[in-house]
Amino acid sequence: KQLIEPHVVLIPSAGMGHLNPFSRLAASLADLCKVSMVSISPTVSSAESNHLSNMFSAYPQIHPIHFKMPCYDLSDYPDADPFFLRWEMISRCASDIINHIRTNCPVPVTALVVDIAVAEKFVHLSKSLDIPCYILYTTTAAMLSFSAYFPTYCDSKTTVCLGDVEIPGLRTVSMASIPRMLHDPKNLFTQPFIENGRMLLKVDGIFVNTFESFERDTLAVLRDGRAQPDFPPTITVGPLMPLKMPIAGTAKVFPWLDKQPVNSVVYVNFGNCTGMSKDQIRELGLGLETSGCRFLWVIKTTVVDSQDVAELDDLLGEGFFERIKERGMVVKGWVDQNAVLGSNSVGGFVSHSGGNSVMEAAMHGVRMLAWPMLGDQRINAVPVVESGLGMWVENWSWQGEDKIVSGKEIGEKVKEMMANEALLATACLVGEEARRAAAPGGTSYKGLVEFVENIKK
Ligand code: BUP
Repeated sequence: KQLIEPHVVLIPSAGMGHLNPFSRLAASLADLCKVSMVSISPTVSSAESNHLSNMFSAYPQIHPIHFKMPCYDLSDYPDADPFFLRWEMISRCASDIINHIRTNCPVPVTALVVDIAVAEKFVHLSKSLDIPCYILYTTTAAMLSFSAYFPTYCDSKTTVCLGDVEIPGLRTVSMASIPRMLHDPKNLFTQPFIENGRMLLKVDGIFVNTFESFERDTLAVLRDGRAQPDFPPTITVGPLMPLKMPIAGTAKVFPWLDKQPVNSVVYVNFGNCTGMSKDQIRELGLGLETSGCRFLWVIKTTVVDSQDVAELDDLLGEGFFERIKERGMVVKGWVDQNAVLGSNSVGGFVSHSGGNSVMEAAMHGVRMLAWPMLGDQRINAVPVVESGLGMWVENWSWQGEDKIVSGKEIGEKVKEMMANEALLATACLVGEEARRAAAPGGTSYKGLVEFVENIKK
């Protein structure tokens, strides 16, 4: 029996969609036990490096374990997404990272929490060292059920081609919603996705960035083994509490937001991993303009932030800013999204449905117009609709294909969402449930307390 305070070590991968939930989990756990978090450099984006240095100075109770990655030659994958390349590199240095943790930790490790995106090697290593291992699944339970079942689907299919995937006890995920990278067995993402999915069955528990009432049915099917027999304990931890620290970003949005009427502003942001095409940006601009709504729009044209040099005037065309100046704000760069969603003036969110964005919208009870683009986003849009948090136009964009959604269609849907009082009310209820889950005594809060109690045994 452990006599000293348990010590949890967190191993995130790359991308703000992964670092943010890891840091939030680390901060919550630090109230309950000793916590260390691995900080891997270099990062892909400046958003990540800013985040890590701010977080470690605001939370001295989280012990940083800095690891500098060696350079790998991945020239075999010239067109790969930079974040997938980084996950591959992190996986390749898994045993160095584990050795580094063991030599740089002030106290022995009681449990590891590893990111699903790099899980495989770390889970094997922790087993060989007899250290309990947990996965943080950074997105929805809907996507978790897909990740968990997909390896079985692949093992059972008789051709190389993919088809619709029917998750036992749950739902059929159509080809259109399966992350496009998985359609190509040779994609750098595909084999690791399958192997990481297998690891879900081998760990001591899975933290999921969702809450009970948001995805009750999916969680029930996972827990009773219908989707995969002997599924490990699934611990809901969402919405993870935002960090209390200054967030580097475009501060000018707040004085503007503060002047707008309650629930009047549509916030538009498609996350870190979606660089939108210039043609689609023009149409979106037209849509926001013709919707007649107030809006705050964060534009990103490249996947890696430091490469985004496009000028707003060139992107949006002559006269745009003059026409929208009374009711629209457009920015490039980072905004503190959680604070934006918490502003009283924000009444709707046009979002790619990244897992964190969904949880942040839920926490603040902001209704969503889901416009999924890539990866897990179409699967995440399902609970957005089922929970009453938002609406989803399923035929908009098919995972980054060249199809453009017209400004007219966008304008109509944005207007429809902002006029939808019933949706405003159900999103508000989702917000109440989300905050109750995360507060002391709530289901997500209790999940963390029980985890710490269990690793003490
Ligand atoms: Br962009 C942006 N400000 O300007 P998701 C993002 N964020 O705070 P993604 C900001 O990054 P994956 C910005 O609040 C969320 O916590 C946002 O995560 C924050 O989407 C995070 O929503 C983005 O999961 O990541 O970036 O597409 O798909 O990898 O989960």
